[in-house]
Amino acid sequence: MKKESGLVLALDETDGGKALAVAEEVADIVDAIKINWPLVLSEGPHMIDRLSEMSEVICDFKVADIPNTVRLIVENAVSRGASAVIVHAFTGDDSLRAAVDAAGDAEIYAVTEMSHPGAKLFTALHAEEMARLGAECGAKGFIAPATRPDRIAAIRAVIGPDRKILSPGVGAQGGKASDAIRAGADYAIVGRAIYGSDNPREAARRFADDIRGA
Ligand code: OMP
Repeated sequence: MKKESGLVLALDETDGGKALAVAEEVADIVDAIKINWPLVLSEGPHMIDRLSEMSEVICDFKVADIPNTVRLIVENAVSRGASAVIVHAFTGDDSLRAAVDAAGDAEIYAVTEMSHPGAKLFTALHAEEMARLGAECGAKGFIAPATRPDRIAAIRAVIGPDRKILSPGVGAQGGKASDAIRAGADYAIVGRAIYGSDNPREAARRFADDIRGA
């Protein structure tokens, strides 16, 4: 995935027309557009194909399943033009390896500690282990929380300098993009604070400036 602005748009807008309009407005500012279940379920998987014509696309399906099902999901997403697919790491080594094999030249990003408060109950307790396992299994990137920048630094210490960290939790969840980058993230993921703003292009520019400053 390219790295210019360090900004990834989380396009959880459920109206297809609005989603495509926001994507067009910010496509030259962001490094990738992340699509998740809300948009896929409301408008259909062809949204992946459409978005991949204007940007790199990360399919955030947080895949958590047996290896065969993981393979089927990842193959489908990549065949539609996804550059990367997000999977859960708690499923274990066989499911992670199945994801990496199915992705081929596309990349697999593994979730470590999630950004919301409830993450403290389970994912936070095993985040370093999951990062280590993901790296061993060939994940090229990891998701770590902008809401807790110290935890980004902890994941960076486990995975080393060469793998990517993408950090959600910026804006609506209270995190700051520049704090995440300073803590060791390569990309900040921003959703509502861009697609929900009156001027998504201006909002994206402000986040890109904040990241550049870090
Ligand atoms: P906003 O809170 O609107 O900026 O959106 C954040 C996006 O990042 C959503 O698409 C979430 O599903 C996603 N996300 C998190 O918020 N927290 C996580 O721990 C992991 C993800 C993710 O994997 O992208």
